[in-house]
Amino acid sequence: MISRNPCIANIKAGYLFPEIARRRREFAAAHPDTASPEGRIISLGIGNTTEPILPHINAGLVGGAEALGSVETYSGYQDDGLLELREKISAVFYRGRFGADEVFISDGAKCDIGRLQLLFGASTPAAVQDPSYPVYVDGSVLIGAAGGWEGLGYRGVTYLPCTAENGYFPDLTKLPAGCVLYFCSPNNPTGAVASREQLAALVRAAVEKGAIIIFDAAYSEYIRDPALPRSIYEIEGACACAIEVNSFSKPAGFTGVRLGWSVVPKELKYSGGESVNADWIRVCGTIFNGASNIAQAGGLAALDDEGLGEIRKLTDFYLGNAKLIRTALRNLGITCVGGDNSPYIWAKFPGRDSWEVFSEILEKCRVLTTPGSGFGPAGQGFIRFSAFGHRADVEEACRRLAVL
Ligand code: PL4
Repeated sequence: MISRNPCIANIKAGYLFPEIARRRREFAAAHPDTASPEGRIISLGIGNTTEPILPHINAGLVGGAEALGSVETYSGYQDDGLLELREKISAVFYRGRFGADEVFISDGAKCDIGRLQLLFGASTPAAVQDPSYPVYVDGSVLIGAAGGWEGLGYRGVTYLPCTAENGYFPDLTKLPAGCVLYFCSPNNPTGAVASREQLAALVRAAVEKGAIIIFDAAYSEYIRDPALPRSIYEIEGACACAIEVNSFSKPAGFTGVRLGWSVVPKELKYSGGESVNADWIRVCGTIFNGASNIAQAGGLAALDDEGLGEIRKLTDFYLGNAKLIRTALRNLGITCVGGDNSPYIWAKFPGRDSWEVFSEILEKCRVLTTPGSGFGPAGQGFIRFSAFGHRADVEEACRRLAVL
């Protein structure tokens, strides 16, 4: 018998989102009235899109599937991703500044984050915004870049608190030298978006400390304030210290379709001068076989004028939900932030345990949320409300929250 991978043994709890789904199932099993229309559980928990893919983008997907049925248009492996899509991503999101060989098509941001962790390996320390998307920390633990659980977090991870007190932006003097820093803006879960000045300070700190930023821009299409940067590459110097991951999941409703991309600039080098881009090609070539060609056809449709119009419409819809949730919470006197430029609302329940509040909201309102402590120690006492839901469900959830 072989012994258990000690890195996996280091993981303290189950992955946050399956754990929420498990508690939902358990609650439903214990409360048969959840099968009734009045008692049914409404989810404002996991950030999963609910609305149909809009017609033009959907036609792109259908066209991609149809092309597979004819000998003239059939395609097999497309390991490197469609050249046209790589060029289009560079043109639409980065004003054409990256060559196609710096844009990598993926099956989603989460999957690329996992592969990037493999790229940097166990010897590179990890730093995260606290709170943040749990994949950054859990993935670091799985590859051995983080030690075991101690107190409120993992030994090998530097948690950089992002709270109301510091404007949801970390104290960069605490950034360890030579680390990989995961930075998400608009942030999941707080909804905070870093300003241009803040990102400039982040890039300066990364260069000074020899750190590499993995900038997760999965919610960039939710930014409505034109003064706020949508990409780390809007900041001078970022190409020498940052990788950006992004996704079609939340802007186009591709959570189940699976399509994303990463930008790994050729300018980005390790301390020894070697190319990160070259290593990324090696890693992806070895353990990734490319995104679905149907998804890529949908992605191409999403990035023409009509598709971008549909992205705007869909993200406007979810932002409308966010506004309803935020208003309902504020009317109850609950302090909350987010929801203006992001689909998440971060609500404060002072002095309370997040899981306890999660259970209370589930019990009293039959509304599923996400406990803030699942995103890191600084999330304790907070609840994240997701704006992904049908409008009627969100309205009903807002009515039910009144009993809190
Ligand atoms: C539940 C900051 C959601 N099973 O769909 P992808 O892989 O392109 O993007 C995933 C992703 C990447 N980066 C950030 C994200 O917030 C997400 C999705 N997060 C959430 O509720 O926080 C879905 C979570 C899903 C998961 O584990 O990702």
